[in-house]
Amino acid sequence: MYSPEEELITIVKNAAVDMTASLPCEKIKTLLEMVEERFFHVPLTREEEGVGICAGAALGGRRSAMFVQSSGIGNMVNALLSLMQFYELPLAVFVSQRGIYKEKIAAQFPMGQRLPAILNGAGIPFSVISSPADLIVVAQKLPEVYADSRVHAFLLNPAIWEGSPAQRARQLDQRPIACMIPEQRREVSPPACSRYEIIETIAPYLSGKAVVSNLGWPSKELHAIKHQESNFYMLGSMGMASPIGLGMSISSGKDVVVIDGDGSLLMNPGVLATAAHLAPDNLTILAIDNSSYGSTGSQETLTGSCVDLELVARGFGIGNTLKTSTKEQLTEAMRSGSKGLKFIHALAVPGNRDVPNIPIDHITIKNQVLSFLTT
Ligand SMILES: Cc1ncc(C[n+]2csc(CCOP(=O)(O)OP(=O)(O)O)c2C)c(N)n1
Repeated sequence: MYSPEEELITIVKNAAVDMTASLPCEKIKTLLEMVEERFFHVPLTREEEGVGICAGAALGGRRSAMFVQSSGIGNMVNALLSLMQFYELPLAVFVSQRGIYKEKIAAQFPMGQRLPAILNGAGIPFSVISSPADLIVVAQKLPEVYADSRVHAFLLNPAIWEGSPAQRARQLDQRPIACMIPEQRREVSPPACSRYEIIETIAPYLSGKAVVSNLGWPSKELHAIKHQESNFYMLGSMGMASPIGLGMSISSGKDVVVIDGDGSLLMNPGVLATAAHLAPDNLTILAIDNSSYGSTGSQETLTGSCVDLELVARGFGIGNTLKTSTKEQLTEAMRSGSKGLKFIHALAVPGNRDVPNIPIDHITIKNQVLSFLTT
């Protein structure tokens, strides 16, 4: 018996999509369940994080597609523009468009109804899919998304799924509730080095690895200290460093190191939960914590007062965490060669080193990293 969910999944498979990421919408719950079963699938904590993970996955040679609710587009626009479109990376976004058909939740109207205008304003191309007959449009457009390396949204009207024989209720099983009691807080000495000195110290351990460096001064400092073609210099999209590195690590056998910042991690901390869940054995997240937004004038972040990023990582399920405040501890942390997801919380003093801008254009950066990860 015909089911629109089956047809869409076949179309997506035919376009050689090999990874999906989603954050649920009730209107596509059956579709999502089937997507989870049929594809390598990443459950997200926030839609924006998914854009970063899909960007990293694209750099690792994967074709990914996201499944989100229209409200989720509000959480994605900056990453879609300043990461995906900027670096010319492909992403198909299937959007369950709310507020337009038999909508019972008033809060869905503003975002759902204005979605086409928002996408138009943002310069994100989209196709309106109003009925199963329109799925042919997806079949026509989807291969172009990957051939031309661009972003395209498919707005799925809830009417598509009405009367589908595939509709089913998810079986809820009894799940254990995670309970991790962190070790006693360890005393560490105050930080002894700046971000620049930290990158200098870890530089010998970056050779032959893909490195994602946070936007602003961290990228410029890494470029000045140790340029290599496997460095992905972020030039925008704050909060996306760890998602990009996670996407790379699940798409490539190469080791990946992320140089993130405290302000940026606080913007998307949920990625630590997603990383713990996926548990790649080739990812190190180095959070350089200078308790400030160093690139914008060193305004204080909350890691100086109430947030311990190592405990955050542990709380989100990453077991292998280390806190460092000296070059020796940092060297030891980078050297300890055990495979597995690692989170290094490197305490730093604020400040930027006066280094030149990166003289490489963004498309060259992308192509070099793509070539490193896929060959
Ligand atoms: C969404 C968004 N908000 C704000 C900015 C401005 N901005 C660029 S870098 C940065 C600070 C990043 O701080 P952190 O991650 O702690 O790294 P640090 O520069 O201290 O190494 C900010 C606020 C931005 N680029 N994007």
